[in-house]
Amino acid sequence: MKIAIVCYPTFGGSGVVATELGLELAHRGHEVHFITYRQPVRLALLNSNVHYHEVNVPEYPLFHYQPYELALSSKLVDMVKLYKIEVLHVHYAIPHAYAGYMAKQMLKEQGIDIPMVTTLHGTDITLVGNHPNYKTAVSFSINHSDVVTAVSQDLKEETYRLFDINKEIHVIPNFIELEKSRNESHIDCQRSVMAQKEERIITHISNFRKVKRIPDVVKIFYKIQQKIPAKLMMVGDGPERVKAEYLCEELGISDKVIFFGNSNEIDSILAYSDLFLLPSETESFGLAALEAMAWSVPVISSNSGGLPEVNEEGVSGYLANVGDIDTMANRAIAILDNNETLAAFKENALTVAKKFDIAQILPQYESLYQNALKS
Ligand code: GMT
Repeated sequence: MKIAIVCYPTFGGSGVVATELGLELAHRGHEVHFITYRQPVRLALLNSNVHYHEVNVPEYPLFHYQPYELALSSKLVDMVKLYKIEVLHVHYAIPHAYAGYMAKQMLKEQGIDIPMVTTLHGTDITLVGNHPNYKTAVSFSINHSDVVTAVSQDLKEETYRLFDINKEIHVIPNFIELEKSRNESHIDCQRSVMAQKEERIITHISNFRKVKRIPDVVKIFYKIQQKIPAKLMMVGDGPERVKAEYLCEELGISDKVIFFGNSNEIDSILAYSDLFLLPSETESFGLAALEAMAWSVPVISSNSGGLPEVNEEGVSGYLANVGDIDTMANRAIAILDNNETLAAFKENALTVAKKFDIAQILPQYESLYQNALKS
């Protein structure tokens, strides 16, 4: 099949999922066209099956806001016609599903009927799309997609609860490419750079937005390190980072916390990690937790959103109510306190991660594409 993928190209989870999906589809012989405003971060090599088309928005002083949707929908029409693309897969409803719908209509006028698959990722529904200023257009674009998918059962239910949706929503969970993630030959970052031999390594990876509850991460670690020698790896960047750096200083633990910023060394850091913290306010799925589990890293997370569908209580880690840092810290200490318990949780984390192996998830997308093409 010839598939166009529209996504955000940045470090966010939805862009990562879209890119990995496209690369694997290409690997399986499909022709994949990424259409976005910058080359996606995980898209290193282009080849005959992987194409990238940049959406350029010309600056014009009259516009207070530059019309990205307009440029995107025009680009989609041109690329579909030029490359004879058969399926349009848009990741993140805003504004991609809306631009995709416009492209579909323009193509229809020219006698081309192309199915559009919209994948909902979380914040497009729970945080942003839900805003009264966007809600009407978001409902419209979801209802006018040919196929709608959500990355967890919880997100599917939230979408039906928050919007007036008359479409079936298929749940296709996020995935991990285990073989690629665990290719240890690429790991060059030394453990000694991060911690002493006797110290446990605790990691958090996110975009450091409010929804991630970054102060909770620091406070949980503060309690852990009072009982167990440990270091905290803070990977990613965003509005809450500086506040977290000040909090570490206030708590007197700055020398035990490393802030990496947006790093390309995620695999190296996870390979040496003993525990992953994700105490988010809400999380439609929690891809970062799954990536950690794929590196045999147990997870302490909140129990909100789709997290219980990924992190299995008492198996791959533990879950607690949002903001319950005492329980999260105590559970973390229980895992880290002795080598046998830690080893068992590490093994289980990997076992649970295997349920989300790309080899099992990708055919679900392929079959949705096939069905959409038939109808
Ligand atoms: O806030 C983020 O983590 C970024 C955001 C995104 O849109 O890239 O992530 C959302 O999509 C990811 C991929 O499907 C999910 O794993 C995240 O749980 C989800 N984030 C939230 O729901 C807060």
